[in-house]
Amino acid sequence: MATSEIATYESETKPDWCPGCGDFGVLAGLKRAAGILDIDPKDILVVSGIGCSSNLPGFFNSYGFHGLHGRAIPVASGAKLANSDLNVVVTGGDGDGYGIGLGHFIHVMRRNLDITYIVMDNGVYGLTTGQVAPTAEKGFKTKSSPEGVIEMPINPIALALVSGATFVSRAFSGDPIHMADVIASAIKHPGFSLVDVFSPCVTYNKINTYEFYRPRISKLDQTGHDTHSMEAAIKRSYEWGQKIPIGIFYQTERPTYEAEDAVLKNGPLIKQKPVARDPEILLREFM
Ligand SMILES: Cc1ncc(C[n+]2csc(CCOP(=O)(O)OP(=O)(O)O)c2C)c(N)n1
Ligand code: SF4
Repeated sequence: MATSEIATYESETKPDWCPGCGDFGVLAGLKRAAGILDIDPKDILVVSGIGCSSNLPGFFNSYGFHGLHGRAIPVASGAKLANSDLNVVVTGGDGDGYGIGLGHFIHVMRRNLDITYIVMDNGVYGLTTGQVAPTAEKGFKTKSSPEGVIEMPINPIALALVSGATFVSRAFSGDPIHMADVIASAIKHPGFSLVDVFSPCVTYNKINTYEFYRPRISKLDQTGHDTHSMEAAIKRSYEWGQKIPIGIFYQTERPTYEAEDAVLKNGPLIKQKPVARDPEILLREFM
């Protein structure tokens, strides 16, 4: 890929992340993926919540929306319903998406809106200086869990599989080239796509580091994994230890919410002529 293609998505605002933060790899991966698909910046909307990772839309040249903590999915859903021609990408942290925003995460998957969700999964609340987040491993000590985390971590891959996501994948910030291919496939996929990314917080998580992941990462496409088998995907989603799989776990096709919605069948809302309706009649219809 030519550097100029990546430069298309370069923002004037430079990232303020700590040197070495995994989120740099995600930004690079997203730019490269957009370049692979040759998407015009005007046709991409990047939506986020609040967190270090959620600052990403400011560093990517496209439409962007920096929202509220845990509320990126509702904003992205509204944007997609208003303009279904847009490539809508949501970016944020595991605290944002799997903690406070968990309800939205589950419902958007069963709806199968055509949105790509990139979660920068680092096991901590980076922005608020290192409290425990939902994917932190049992026993992990943080300033909000000084005796070690008691509860089990969320398994986002297994959760996405059973919640109806039609594309479920994982990537690693230490390999942005592989990540770019996964993100490009996710954006191309017609339906909801999850890209959970191991994105190390070099400042507050001294357990899930680049050095932790590098020897453990194993690419699913090199192990004969069948991406159309739910059973195989569920099994692989529980692999954690000496080998941790990345890549596409599962992909299937199901009509999107947009395709099934009676009004959106006539095209994106923004391209439809407003229909004047008598508010009295409209009210009666909903009573
Ligand atoms: C409603 C609400 N609750 C709490 C906060 C404080 N807060 C800001 S970011 C954040 C967590 C960030 O963690 P994560 O989403 O994992 O992103 P990271 O910073 O690790 O990239 C919290 C709790 C907030 N902004 N709004
Ligand atoms: S605190 Fe952690 S997540 Fe936030 S920018 Fe620094 S390294 Fe990245």
